[in-house]
Amino acid sequence: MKKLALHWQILLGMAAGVIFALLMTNFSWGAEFISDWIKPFGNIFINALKLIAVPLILASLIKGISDLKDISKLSQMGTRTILIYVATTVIAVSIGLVMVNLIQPGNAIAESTRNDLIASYEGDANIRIADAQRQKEAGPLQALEDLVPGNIFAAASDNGNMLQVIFFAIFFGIGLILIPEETAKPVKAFFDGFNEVILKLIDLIMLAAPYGVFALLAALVVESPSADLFAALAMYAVTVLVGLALMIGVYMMLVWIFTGRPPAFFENGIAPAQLLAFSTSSSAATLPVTMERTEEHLGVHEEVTSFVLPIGATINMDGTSLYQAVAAVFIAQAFGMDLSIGAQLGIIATATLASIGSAAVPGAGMVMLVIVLAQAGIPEAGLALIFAVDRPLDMCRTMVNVTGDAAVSMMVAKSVDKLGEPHERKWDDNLPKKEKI
Ligand code: DAS
Repeated sequence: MKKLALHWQILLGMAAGVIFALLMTNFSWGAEFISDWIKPFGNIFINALKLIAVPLILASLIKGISDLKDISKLSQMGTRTILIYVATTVIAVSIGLVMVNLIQPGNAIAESTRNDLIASYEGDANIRIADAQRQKEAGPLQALEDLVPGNIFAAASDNGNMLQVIFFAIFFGIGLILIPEETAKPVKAFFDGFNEVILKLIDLIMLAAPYGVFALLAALVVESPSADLFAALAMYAVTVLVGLALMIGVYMMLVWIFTGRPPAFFENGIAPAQLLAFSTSSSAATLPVTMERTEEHLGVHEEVTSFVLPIGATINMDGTSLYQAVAAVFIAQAFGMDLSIGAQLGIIATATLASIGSAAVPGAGMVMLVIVLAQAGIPEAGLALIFAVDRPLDMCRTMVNVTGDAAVSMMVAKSVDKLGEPHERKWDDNLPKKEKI
């Protein structure tokens, strides 16, 4: 049989996990068998994703920052690009937080199921105490103080200090730009290679995804067969999808306001890239098509696309940041944690940074979610809860990531007067007029 695309394999793994578990519950020993012999593989899969989080941040951020070349060359276009990227990401996270607090998918879970969840992840049973403790001791500048690690290895070892790892990665990347090019070369080469290895490891881990999901779904069914949990998961998925759809609307309005190009024009231009992003769940794989569509059909000068889009594919993942905000609050709700406003604002910071650190490959947003959860003191065990529906959401959030990159490149191009008409190269008179494709 022709090799099924990974996401169809994963969807198959999800279905097989549910069917297998439902069959096993017909036997008295069925649930125990799944808990003892199947669930561990789901935990191994989740641990592998958590394992890769810290190296992924170091690799993708240090490479991303140092690829910005010389800081002084961060011309008005570069600074403007980064500012607009961060602004759209903060908007995305905010939409996510508003939606998850409005719809409250996690509160659809019955108290009995909630207690089962907490009991079955006994390691996190004291999550409420830890969180309350953390909030009580925190001074006004505690978050700022916590940003700078005293020891990078201690920070890297405790998932609770992910922001400190991100801080170190950005700090190191800036240092790498500031030293002489010759001296930096081997270090940059090392991190380029390191980044490639990490991306390959994610590919390998994702190969196990169909089996990991099978185990997670099977465990989920036997351990909390409650219909309310599945209803909550469905509402969680709807919350993410509604948020993502709103974000697409925001992009269309921003493009219309800042460039005068109407939504229909933008959507027709970018649609093929959106479909490719949806089916590959990878911004990186879609990048060549995003660039071609943005240049040829949205009229953005290649000087802008060649700078803005590769960076966007790496650090601008608005769909991912929105998803991470919703997922974090959903898990907190599922575990009965009432997150303070401070904790939710902290999620804006961590989800923005986590999406910057997310690699442009399938499943990366899930890996980086570990950071958002750890920082807010939300049990990472909740990952197993939402991984069940992660793949279809990954396809959708990648589509939003790519749409955001194209929208920002149009706004940047307009602001530096490098936005032309489709198929026209008015900016480059000696090039032949591109015939309409
Ligand atoms: N699949 C990632 C991307 O390529 C996004 C994510 O995993 O959240 O954009």
